[in-house]
This record gives sequence, C-alpha cells and structure tokens, in this order.
Amino acid sequence: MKTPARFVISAAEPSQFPPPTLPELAVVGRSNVGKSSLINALVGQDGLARTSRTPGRTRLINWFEIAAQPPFFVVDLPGYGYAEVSQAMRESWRPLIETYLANRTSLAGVLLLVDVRRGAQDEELDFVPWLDEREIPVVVALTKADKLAKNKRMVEVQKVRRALDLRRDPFAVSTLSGEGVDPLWRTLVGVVTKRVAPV
Ligand SMILES: Nc1nc2c(ncn2[C@@H]2O[C@H](COP(=O)(O)OP(=O)(O)OP(=O)(O)O)[C@@H](O)[C@H]2O)c(=O)[nH]1
Ligand SMILES: [Mg+2]
Repeated sequence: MKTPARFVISAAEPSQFPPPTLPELAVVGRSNVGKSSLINALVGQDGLARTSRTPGRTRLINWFEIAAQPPFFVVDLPGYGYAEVSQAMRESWRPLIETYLANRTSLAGVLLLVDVRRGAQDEELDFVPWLDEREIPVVVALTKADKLAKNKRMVEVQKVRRALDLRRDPFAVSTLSGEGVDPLWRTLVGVVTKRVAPV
C-alpha cells in the first residue's frame, strides 16, 4: 500500500515545531527499534525517514505529512535508551520528547514500538501509564517479527500485552517480510482520524 507522504521539517526544540495544523501520530520507541524503517514501510516509500544500523540515528523530531483523506502528520521521535550517546545528549532528549508529547495539542495518538526480541522494558512500563494519565491513545507494535519463529512471536505478543496491560494484542510487524504492516496502518489511520476507538 502506498500513501503519498513528504518530509516537512526537523526540530531540535519546541520553537521549531511546525504549527499544529493537522492531527498527528507520534512514533516512539527505543533507539534502533525500527521506527524510521516502519514509517517508510507504512507509507510504502523507502528513504522517506532516514534509517541506520547505528543506533541514535534520529536525533531530531521529524515531521512527515501524509496525504491520506483526511491528511495527517506522522512524527518520527528520537529513540530513547541508547547507552553510548553522551549523558548530556541523553538528558536533552527526554525533556524534548516529554515536552512534545505533553503539550502538543494536535497529538492524536502514539505508536509505541517494542523490539520483539527484547519485550517491554522499564521505559515502556513507565511510558504506557504516563500516556494513559494524559489520555493519549497508544497503539503498540512489536518490530522485527522476522527475527523470531511464529510460535515464539505469539508468546512475546502475549507477554507484552500482559506486561503493558493492553486491551488488545500488540501488532507484530516486519519491514523485511511486510508482515502486519497493512493492518497496523489501517488501525493507525483510524486512530488518527478518530474513526476507531484507541486500543
Ligand atoms: N530484521 C529486521 N530488521 C529491521 C526491521 N526494521 C528495521 N530493521 C533494522 O533495524 C535497524 C534500525 O532501524 P531504524 O528504522 O533506523 O531504527 P530507529 O528506531 O529509527 O533508530 P533510531 O533513529 O536510531 O532511534 C536498521 O539496521 C534496520 O534495517 C525489521 O522489520 N526486521
Ligand atoms: Mg530513526
């Protein structure tokens, strides 16, 4: 499935955020979990969001305009939890991300990504209740599903569902095989355009 999409702007601080003219979906997760790759797969455009083998590639907040009907923004947030960046760099990320998530009036939902092989860790266990308190709808997807055999993957899906106390199974997706990408995209479009209840 291909959806026309274009890069809008990168921001290192709130004064650079674009005006909140469209509803938006923020993609959040540990560094290297596959956020940028999945954004490309969801819209069917390789190279839209920059990906890398090196964790910590996305250091700015990047906005993409999705020309769906109705249109919305997808926001690629810098990954958290990458140990090898400097302490100062790590400390600058959290306030940037939290400021964005807590204050962005046009935020329609969050796509939280978790590596299928790592499962939910402290950051995710903290983050889901933090979003709940602010009534920000969250959709959870397990990335790199191709790295686990199907039976093991199903066990992980249930583990993450229980750990994060989700109302439905998290999606399992792979940008290599394409598995799960279209159903996830349909759900996200529904959440962002308020056509379906959050999960
Ligand atoms: N096997 C496999 N590898 C993947 C998948 N998705 C992403 N990757 C790889 O994981 C690495 C990181 O992908 P990115 O999309 O750059 O991850 P990111 O979360 O945007 O990383 P940061 O911007 O550094 O936070 C790259 O080497 C990708 O090729 C997947 O579904 N399967
Ligand atoms: Mg990235």
